[in-house]
Amino acid sequence: MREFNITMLGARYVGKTSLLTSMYHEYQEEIEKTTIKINTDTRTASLLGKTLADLKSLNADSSNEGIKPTEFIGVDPKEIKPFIFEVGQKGKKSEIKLNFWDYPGVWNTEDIGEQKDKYVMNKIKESVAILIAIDTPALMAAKGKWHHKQNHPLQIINRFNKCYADLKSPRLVILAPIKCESYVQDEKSRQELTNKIKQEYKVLLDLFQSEALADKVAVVITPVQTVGNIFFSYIDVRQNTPLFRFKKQNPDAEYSPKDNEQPLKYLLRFLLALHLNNRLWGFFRDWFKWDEYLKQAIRDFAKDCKDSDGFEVVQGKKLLDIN
Ligand SMILES: Nc1nc2c(ncn2[C@@H]2O[C@H](COP(=O)(O)OP(=O)(O)OP(=O)(O)O)[C@@H](O)[C@H]2O)c(=O)[nH]1
Ligand SMILES: [Mg+2]
Repeated sequence: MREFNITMLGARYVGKTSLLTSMYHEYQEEIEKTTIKINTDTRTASLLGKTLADLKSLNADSSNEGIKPTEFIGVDPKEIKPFIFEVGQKGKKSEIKLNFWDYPGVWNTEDIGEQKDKYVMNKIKESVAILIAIDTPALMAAKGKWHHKQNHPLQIINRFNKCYADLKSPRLVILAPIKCESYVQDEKSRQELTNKIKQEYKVLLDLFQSEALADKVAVVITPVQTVGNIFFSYIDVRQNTPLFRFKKQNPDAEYSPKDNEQPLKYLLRFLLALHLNNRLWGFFRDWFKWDEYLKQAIRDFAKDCKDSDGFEVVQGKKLLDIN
């Protein structure tokens, strides 16, 4: 089985684990419509199941602490295991193994020692795709006053500066603004969100557009509504620390995540495009062999990758071409 690594990049508490959870959950909702299957191992199913229960019970009560952040104190990088999604054609053995690395976000942004720093750098270098989770209320509310404090964009950009030097093979970078329910309900808000991302991550996008990287890096923006039923309301600032408060638009509104399957669709689309264009690109000698049915199944699943209404392929359309 061919394995691929994917790194969940983002600061502490922005919602990386929630994104993975909702991604898997939404795929399951769509399962009847597709001819591919995505399985998890027992450990992944159990951990994601727990987070899903927490997400479902999130409510507007400010005393509700929601789900616990991923443990980081004293965790040895060697103990971190990936969340595993196995992809294949329904009724057949899985052919692709996706390892999602979701280590504590604080490792991405703080100085936590050489060992963890090296670990993060290696994960980014080894990963065919990176999902950058962005806390949308922090980016947008109060004119983005808390963006740096919550999302630490400079540290994230710095990681790419170091890890993407001399890239040998194509990569996919997904910018995923999450908790974005309040910012995607109409076209004007969606446009403001896209503009703000491009403005705040300009240095990063410029790096990807540089001569050395432009034909190797595909970049997409996929705004996801991780829970769907809870909307950002206001910021409660205590001792210069913002607490983002959310409310339900309707007290009975249930967990209804939207568009969380999109990052997964883009990821599979990218892998299929790499496979199809392998000879053209000549990046990989030892490439994988997928049978025609699996290719068709992935093509069907990935064909409705959204590219409007807040979704955008910022660069690298060729790297996502599956026709
Ligand atoms: N309102 C709201 N809260 C959310 C949403 N997604 C996550 N949260 C809350 O945000 C907090 C952080 O979510 P996580 O998914 O644990 O964040 P993380 O990026 O994995 O954090 P670390 O593991 O510490 O790096 C939790 O308390 C969640 O309950 C969302 O869509 N809406
Ligand atoms: Mg986490």
